[in-house]
Amino acid sequence: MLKDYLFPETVSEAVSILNNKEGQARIIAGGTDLLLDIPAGKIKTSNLVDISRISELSAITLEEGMISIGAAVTHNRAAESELIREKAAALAQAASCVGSYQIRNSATVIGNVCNAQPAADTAVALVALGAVAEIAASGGTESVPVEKMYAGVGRSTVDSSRQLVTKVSFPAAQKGQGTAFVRLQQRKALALPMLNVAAMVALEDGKFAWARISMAPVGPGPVRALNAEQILNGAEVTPEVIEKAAQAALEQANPRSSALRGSKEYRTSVLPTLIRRALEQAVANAGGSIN
Ligand SMILES: Cc1cc2nc3c(=O)[nH]c(=O)nc-3n(C[C@@H](O)[C@@H](O)[C@H](O)COP(=O)(O)OP(=O)(O)OC[C@H]3O[C@@H](n4cnc5c(N)ncnc54)[C@H](O)[C@@H]3O)c2cc1C
Repeated sequence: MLKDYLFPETVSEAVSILNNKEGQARIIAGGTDLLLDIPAGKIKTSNLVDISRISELSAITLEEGMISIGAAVTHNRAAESELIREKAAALAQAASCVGSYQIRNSATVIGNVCNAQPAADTAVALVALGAVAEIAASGGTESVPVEKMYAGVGRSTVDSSRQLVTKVSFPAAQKGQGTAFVRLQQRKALALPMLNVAAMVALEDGKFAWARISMAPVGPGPVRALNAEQILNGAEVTPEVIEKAAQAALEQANPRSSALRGSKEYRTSVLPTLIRRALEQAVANAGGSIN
């Protein structure tokens, strides 16, 4: 049974509440997952620690080329931020796809990562952007890459009864770099994706200097298409190279069959098309062209 609903004003106050409650309290941000999971019995907690009034967690900042997003930043704020739209288009696109306008007004980007659903839209974008989460707990602060935050399907490595993710940070796209996010869904709103893909590319003299590609739900969390990335590194920006990379992405993908969101065979057959589209859009956003 729920005993207390607490509003700390600082990160240290939130962490000390978690510590004092010894696992009997839990972070709540937008509540869009948690307020379904508690009545369903999936999560048991007796105290909720609401982080939405901690002002330092509301910031979206750019410092020394790194963009940081605080734990109280909602999807709508991320999607509408000029900075994110310009320097991390994949995240703005992913955030704008989540749920409905009302959901996006409450749901936070970091809550989306902590909830650890395989298809979480902003987690896929953050992995392509190379994002790292800062996690505060009573023993101190640690930094963990977002792609290492999944402990299994629906299971995060973050213990939200003892740890608070304060922000995620990633490099802003520089000149010659571009990012993109594409999503296959049954309908435009309130549908989890059948597949989603994000890419970040860096171009130099008509070649890919490097690329990072993330795809879901083809594993417990966002999965890096490492073989595709390897094909792109140093290769000419041509339709043939992109197609070869798109096919190679299947080597790291293991989609499951879902009665609601498509069979393994269907997802496998369309994944290369999504990878190709994400790469084409990322190249265009980097100011490049495909020769
Ligand atoms: C109708 C509906 C449609 C949806 N559609 C989509 C969709 O299309 N795509 C998609 O990806 N998701 C979708 N979602 C899920 C999405 O709303 C959530 O994943 C949301 O982003 C979670 O953020 P929140 O702030 O609401 O988290 P909460 O519900 O507050 O928390 C979620 C979990 O994360 C923990 N947590 C939250 N913040 C922190 C933190 N800073 N540190 C440590 N732990 C933390 C909580 O303890 C809890 O376990 C949908 C949800 C609904 C209800």
